[in-house]
Amino acid sequence: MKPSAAIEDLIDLERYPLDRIGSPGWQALVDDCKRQYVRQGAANLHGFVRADALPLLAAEAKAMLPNGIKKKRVRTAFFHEDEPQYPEGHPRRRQWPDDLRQLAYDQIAPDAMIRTIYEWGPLTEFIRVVEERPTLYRMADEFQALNLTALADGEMQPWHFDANDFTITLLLQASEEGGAFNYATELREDGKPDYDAIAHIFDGDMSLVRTLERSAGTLTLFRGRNAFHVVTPVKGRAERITAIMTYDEKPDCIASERGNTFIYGPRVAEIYRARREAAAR
Ligand SMILES: O=C(O)CCC(=O)C(=O)O
Ligand SMILES: [Fe+2]
Repeated sequence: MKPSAAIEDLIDLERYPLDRIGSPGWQALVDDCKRQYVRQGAANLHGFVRADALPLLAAEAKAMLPNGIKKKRVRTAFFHEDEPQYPEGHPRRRQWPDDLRQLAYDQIAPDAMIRTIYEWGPLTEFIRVVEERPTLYRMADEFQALNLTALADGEMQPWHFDANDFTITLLLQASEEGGAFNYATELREDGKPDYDAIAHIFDGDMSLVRTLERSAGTLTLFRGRNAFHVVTPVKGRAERITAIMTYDEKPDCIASERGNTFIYGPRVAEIYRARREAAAR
């Protein structure tokens, strides 16, 4: 299939006619996603990736991922190391393992199949309409726009809110056990987290928490800015591999140097440092 796989070899366009923008089949898909959002706060397109392309996409991801950063640290659900200004026992001070491998956009090969999917215009247009935005662009950030993450046995992605209104994820390989995507909708409003509800969740109260059923090849639309979410610890030999696709209403949305350095570590810090040095010469 490589090099330069065609989009119809990757996405099941018979089932999901994203290429026929405005057609009855396309509109039915938009309506279905909106109904799913109302029902469960997320929309799943199961079997989005063609069954014959899935092992190729997973293999491609596995070949690139060793270049990514391997994190092994603890952090809070709010992307901080610790915030001693909050009292002990406050949910902002609870530490979680942040233990995963993450590959940034600039590390994904120009001809990668996952890039072909992400950079395919009709996908952005479909998401724009489901999310009811006047305009939508792939994020302009050279590191964040498209990422791959891999969780191995015992690893998890800790509880958090996303910085973006919504995130699109594509599960490329499922774990044998664990690795569930758990979430609680409407736990943040106007930037204010519902700390009482979060404290209950941290204490093991699952009454607000749902699990989204997904399998390898499922595309998920999810409004993570106000929905609190976690990937539970993975069990077994198979890594859980996800592509994370980021969008913005503005064409020039880039993240801060501080934010990118926190996420991607010394490699990206060095890129910024070298640029500053070159600019000063
Ligand atoms: O891998 C997933 O399913 C979720 C990823 C996620 O929440 C994120 O990267 O912000
Ligand atoms: Fe997230």
